[in-house]
Amino acid sequence: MRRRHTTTRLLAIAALALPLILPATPAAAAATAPPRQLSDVIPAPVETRPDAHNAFRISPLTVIRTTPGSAAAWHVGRQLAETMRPATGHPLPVLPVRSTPLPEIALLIGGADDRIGQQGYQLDVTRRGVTIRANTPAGLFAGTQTLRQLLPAEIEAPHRQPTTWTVPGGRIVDYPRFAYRGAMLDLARHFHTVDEITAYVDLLSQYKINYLHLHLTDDQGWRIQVDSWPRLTTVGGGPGTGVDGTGPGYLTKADYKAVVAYAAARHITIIPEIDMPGHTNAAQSTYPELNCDGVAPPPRTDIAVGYSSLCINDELTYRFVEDVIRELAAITPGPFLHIGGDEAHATTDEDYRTFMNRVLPLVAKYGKRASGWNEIMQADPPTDVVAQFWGTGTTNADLAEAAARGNKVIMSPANKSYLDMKYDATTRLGLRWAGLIEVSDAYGWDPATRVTGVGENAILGVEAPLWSETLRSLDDIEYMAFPRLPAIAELGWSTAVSHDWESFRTRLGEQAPRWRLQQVNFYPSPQVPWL
Ligand code: TNX
Repeated sequence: MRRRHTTTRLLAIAALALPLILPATPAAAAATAPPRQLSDVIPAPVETRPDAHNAFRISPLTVIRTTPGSAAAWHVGRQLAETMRPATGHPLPVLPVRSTPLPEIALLIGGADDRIGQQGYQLDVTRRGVTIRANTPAGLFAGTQTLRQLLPAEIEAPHRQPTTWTVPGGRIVDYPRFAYRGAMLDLARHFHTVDEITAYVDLLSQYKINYLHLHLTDDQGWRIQVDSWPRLTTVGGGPGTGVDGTGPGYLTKADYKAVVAYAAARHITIIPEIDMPGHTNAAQSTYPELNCDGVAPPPRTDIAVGYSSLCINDELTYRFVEDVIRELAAITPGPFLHIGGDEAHATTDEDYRTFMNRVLPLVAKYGKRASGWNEIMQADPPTDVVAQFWGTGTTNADLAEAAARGNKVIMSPANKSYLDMKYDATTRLGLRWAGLIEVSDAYGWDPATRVTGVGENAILGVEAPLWSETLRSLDDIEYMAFPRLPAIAELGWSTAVSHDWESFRTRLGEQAPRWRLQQVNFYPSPQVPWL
């Protein structure tokens, strides 16, 4: 739920919604935008078969029916009801029963097209109702996000006049190209609160993103509670930390668990990152014993990189790292733990390998699968370790060798998928070291042909990182993520053959009325025909 409706904003929404509230007829709603079609969805569905004679009208009698005995399906149904009730004004009861005589939106486990797998769904619309079938609750949830986009944008408006809306008839069979579709948020350079993170989760889940990577520690701040090293947060994440000293704060373990649970309810898995052996000044300025010379360096609030390193040949370093990994693994239900490993310019190559060969087994010891930035492949890690590519080029020998050995790769090329790069030279926020990234640049690449020797089979998926050197508020986050995040989401979900800029920019333009009603502060790129 978005939690930042101010009075002015509510008035603004009311003004937008007013023409719909007054004569609240389907005709009035239809007058504001062309009727939705099955293919008007981001990410583009794999297969759509429209049937113009079989549209479904949502009415005051419509019920949401879920597979009997599946609490998870019922939960997805309840979330759908909560999304649709405010705007439709209909009761939409959620009934875990075998059948009803009423017009229904049915959410059913099983019975779908074989191709949908563990994350896909099949959506059928007839005059009698909408049926979403999936093999898992995650698949059902993905189907409900598609249904949400098939309804008029006004579904996102908080007005309460009962309204009858039409869902276009036909069938969608849909499933992802890649199992992993991620976003990353940097809490270290400027801290972001639980409310801001969960608001971002809401937006991500609409575009079938299923992982949120949290960059929890860096030179400028430490943002996660660790009981065995308590000053990491109170000092390392305390007042005066963050870029320019303007980003203090940290997640308690209770906060972190709340974020994990909120995301899980939206079928998003949290991946925590502790960046090491570089990017560690916040820890080392807090605890002098983490430095080889035993002297704490001053805290840093600038945006330089590559100057810090843990003390590689000191046993205390590994006690520290093990304590952090143990405590973090214990509150992380997801499979991955990200150990950073980028830009360790103050660590020698030999020390880097020594460090990774000590730390990777610790991640496994606490039941997690390690991931790291692509430099981690220099340590020839076991093949279950995942590399996150963040380069700007199209060759990387270490990565290609790792892919040949069997390591999986997450693609986050900085000049394509970095949401913190400026859109153009006039963008107020963001950096530009990897270039300017307009919407067509973010969309215009193929994960499976980006890096030589790292093909489709080596790729776990894609991720859109958002670094926070210049970003403080949720408005800032949204401005950089929208509309590029949906572009990366489509690269991760939709088939390579469906990749089409003209189609994408048209569908993107149709999202704008939704974002306005959701108060998403998006960048109105001149490349997109905004509705
Ligand atoms: C490089 S990308 C970094 C981060 C910065 C980012 C800013 C990567 C693995 N390291 O430390 O925040 O650039 O765009």
